[in-house]
Amino acid sequence: MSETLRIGITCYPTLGGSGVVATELGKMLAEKGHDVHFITHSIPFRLGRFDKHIFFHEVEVSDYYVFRYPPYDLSLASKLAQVAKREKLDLLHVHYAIPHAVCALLAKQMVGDHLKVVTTLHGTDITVLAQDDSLSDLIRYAINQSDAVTAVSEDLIRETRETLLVDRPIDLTYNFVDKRVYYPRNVSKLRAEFAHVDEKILMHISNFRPVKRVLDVVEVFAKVNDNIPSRLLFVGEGPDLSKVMARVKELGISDRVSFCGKQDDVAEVISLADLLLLPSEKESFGLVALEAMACGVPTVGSLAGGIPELVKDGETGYLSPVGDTDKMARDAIRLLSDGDLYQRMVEACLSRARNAFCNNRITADYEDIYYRVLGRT
Ligand code: GMT
Repeated sequence: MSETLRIGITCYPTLGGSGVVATELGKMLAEKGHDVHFITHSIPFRLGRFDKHIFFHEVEVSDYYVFRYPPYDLSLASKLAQVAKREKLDLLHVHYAIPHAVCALLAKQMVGDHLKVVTTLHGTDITVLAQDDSLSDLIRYAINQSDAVTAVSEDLIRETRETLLVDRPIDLTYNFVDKRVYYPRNVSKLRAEFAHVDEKILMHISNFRPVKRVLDVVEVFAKVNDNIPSRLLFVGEGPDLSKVMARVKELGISDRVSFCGKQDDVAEVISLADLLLLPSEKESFGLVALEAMACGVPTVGSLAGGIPELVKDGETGYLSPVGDTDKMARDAIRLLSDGDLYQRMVEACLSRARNAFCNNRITADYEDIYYRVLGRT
């Protein structure tokens, strides 16, 4: 099927893996000739280039003085309907049930049933918000009413079914990275600014939310550093950053730890690392572990959510029960002190990222879903 489509995409444009995946998908679809309309409150941060098939429509929120809370969701629904009508969109692909799928369904009621809604679940609206009684019925409604629902891991599909008692079909569409961007970069000069040649670099990248268990990263690193001279690079920022800084100081390892803040060129930054640490409590997929894998960097992390579907324990990294920092440290030490084992893992990472999470194939899977809901298969 080669018919080009007019697709609206709504996501959180300024943060997180879901925004990255939605933006990268939009770019891939535009390369294939589809018209892609991002309908969001700001321009997606990874959009990065002019393309005649990509459009951006800004959602502006009314600041009418009687509104105690500016009604972003209503403004979004209204904008989705306006753009869908004006641009004759075939479908809206929204990332997250709350609020985006709910807004898209309202837009569909305004525009007509020919406008299809595809909802991608990324995690927290199931693993966090669906636990909240005040929202669970609305999330279930959004999932049941969407024309298609996709989720980024088997684990998330299972959890959606168990938590919300949803039994409609849900397509599995793993996240992907663009292999033209994510590959092992030559960063030897930059690396010398962070570590001596005989030191290893461990890295953690996240939004420092409690769910990421960033304090575990510090504990694992301290144990590794007792055995192998190493450095720890933190990338990103968020609520737990100050606790992490305090713990680093308390352990007397400040001279071995760098806080790099938010970074744009993730492929370049990750290529500095010998190992990624991802000890999350919940993680529906763990896009950063895929970004690392594609750059040839193994992950030591937790057996949480969808991480085991991505990181193959013993092949492309090592996984432990959540909170087991002793085992995580032992695994890291074993891997970083055995050159042959390490090299095998780097190669396994590169091949798994290319084959199992190929951007072309996963984009084609999304297109198949679009054609299916439009009845054009
Ligand atoms: O992990 C976060 O805090 C950000 C969140 C987001 O909205 O990007 O990430 C979720 O979606 C990503 C893309 O599908 C997944 O890789 C993350 O695992 C997922 N986060 C959680 O499940 C906690």
